[in-house]
Amino acid sequence: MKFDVLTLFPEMFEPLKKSIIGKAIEKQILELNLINIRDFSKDKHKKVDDTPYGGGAGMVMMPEVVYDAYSSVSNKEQAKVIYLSPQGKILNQKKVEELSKESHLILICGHYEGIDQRVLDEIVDEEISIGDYVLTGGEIPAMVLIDSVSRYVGGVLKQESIKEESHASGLLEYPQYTRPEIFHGEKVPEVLLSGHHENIKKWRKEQSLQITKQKRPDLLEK
Ligand code: 21W
Repeated sequence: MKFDVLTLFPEMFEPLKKSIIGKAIEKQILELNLINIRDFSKDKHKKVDDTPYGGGAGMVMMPEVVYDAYSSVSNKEQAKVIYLSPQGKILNQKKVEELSKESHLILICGHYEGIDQRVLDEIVDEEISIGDYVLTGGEIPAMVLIDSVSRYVGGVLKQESIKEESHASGLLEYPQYTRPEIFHGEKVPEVLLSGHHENIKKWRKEQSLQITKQKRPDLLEK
């Protein structure tokens, strides 16, 4: 799966090159192509933003640089173009799974007070937010989207643990334990040491239900 990211801050994406997503990029299961919007400024001072028409605080990203950055990525296979925006539909696990079926996503990150509306109207297919709180730009949301979507791409995760997982099942997960058997006087639940797989399965299911009831009753109501 290929992600093209249009951003003024490509360096912010360095953390994605670590751990599981980094490994998948090395293995060429994922491709992360970072496009610096500033590289498409024709201005001698590399200007990418200007004051808003009508007045108001802050700066607005100019349409031409964004359009030229967009045009520089090959979009013959009709990639889905996503604008990370506080006005977008809030990302959830269903949307994540749906996006993982695409072979190519183009992600546009705004910064400052946003991007000129005309270029957005022309090129954006979908607007996505990661939640109702205010950030400084779309870069962290783009990373959240890439990380969550990539987990569904075949070969990215080692075990096929995706399906029985929190949010995929609608329930929170059961608690996990590892060695030692006693830590600060607390024992690992006996059933997990029993080797009785049927009982372990039953216990974990019950734990999932209890924990969901306690911590996220809203998930049970759905
Ligand atoms: C924050 C951009 C506020 C624009 C008048 C009209 C992307 C985000 C973002 C940001 C504004 C996401 C204005 C959850 C987020 C993002 C930066 C307001 C100013 N004034 N998901 N327009 N939260 N945030 N616009 O903040 O780009 S996805």
